[in-house]
Amino acid sequence: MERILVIGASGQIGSELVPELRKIYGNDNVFASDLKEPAEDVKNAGPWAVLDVLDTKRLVHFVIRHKITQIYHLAAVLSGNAEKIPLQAWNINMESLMNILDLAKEIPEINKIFWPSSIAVFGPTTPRHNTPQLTVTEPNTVYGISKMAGERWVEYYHQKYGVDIRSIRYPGLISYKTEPGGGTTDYAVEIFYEAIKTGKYECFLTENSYLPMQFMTDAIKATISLMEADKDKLSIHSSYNVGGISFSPKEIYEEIKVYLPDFSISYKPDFRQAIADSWPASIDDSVARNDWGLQNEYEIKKLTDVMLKGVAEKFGKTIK
Ligand code: NAD
Ligand code: AKB
Repeated sequence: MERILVIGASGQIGSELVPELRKIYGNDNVFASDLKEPAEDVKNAGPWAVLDVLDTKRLVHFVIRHKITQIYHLAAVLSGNAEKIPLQAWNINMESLMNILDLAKEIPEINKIFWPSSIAVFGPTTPRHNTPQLTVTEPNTVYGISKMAGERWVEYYHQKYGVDIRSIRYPGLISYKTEPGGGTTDYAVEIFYEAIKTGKYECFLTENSYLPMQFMTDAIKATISLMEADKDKLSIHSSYNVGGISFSPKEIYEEIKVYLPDFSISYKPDFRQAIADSWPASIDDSVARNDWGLQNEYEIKKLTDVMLKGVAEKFGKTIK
């Protein structure tokens, strides 16, 4: 029986991953933990704790006491926020990962770890279109540097100590349950909120800034598929490219206008434009497809429909 600890469970990914894991492994076997209390549904359905991943002593104690066998380590400072607090972000992102890697190395009961990387490992010297799995990774953001270094450590712990740690380079993730935590791709969520709330949106990226994106349902499905994949099938022990779909602010705006013809957009690029410009526009994820069967169901139209209806419902509105 698996006993799973999700760290960073109150964030954009964790708040949707925990309920899915609980469906598979049972409510009582999936522990949600974060600096913040989780949402009511997560709190009411199973065990949770306020836990700082940097508090090594408490973390070790928690893992042993609750007989944890798998950890999903989601806590991090994302790209936009990390540029505002570079050293703090580096410390949080790296120290937390090293804590988890050491736990997995020292506690034999832990059989598997999930840690997400990001398209942020790529940089301005990476081929921008259909970016391959193995290519130049020279990120120029604090967040990207931490993810790139993280990937190297993950592979090192796999090779030297046999730690089974699995990872995805997520693209920008789009969801309405929990708002995103300070990234560059956040515009693609904000735009839906503003369309519903105010009918206008000032975008912090230019209209033709293409980035790879994925709807959260597909991201959660991919994460669980990778974690359940046969170990022998995995050829990548750093992090798998996952591409999802690629679109620009203008394209998503036009899709929203189909539902809300009066919706208007303006563009006022800020410091996040340089980050977006350094990231790929599209990703080649054929290795993930071949190794563990990655599939994406949500294209731009389906994603727009589900996002608009989901956000509208939150504000007591309906979208046809
Ligand atoms: P998020 O910011 O929404 O959530 C992160 C959570 O970690 C927050 O709830 C925060 O309170 C918690 N946290 C921060 N410091 C902590 C600490 N010291 N101890 C315990 N918890 C702490 O982030 P997210 O979007 O859910 O992303 C999760 C992971 O996925 C991150 O590693 C991120 O880099 C990666 N990722 C996310 C995206 C995306 O688009 N959401 C894309 C690529 C990679
Ligand atoms: C961010 O924009 O920082 C994240 C990511 C792609 O890693 N959404």
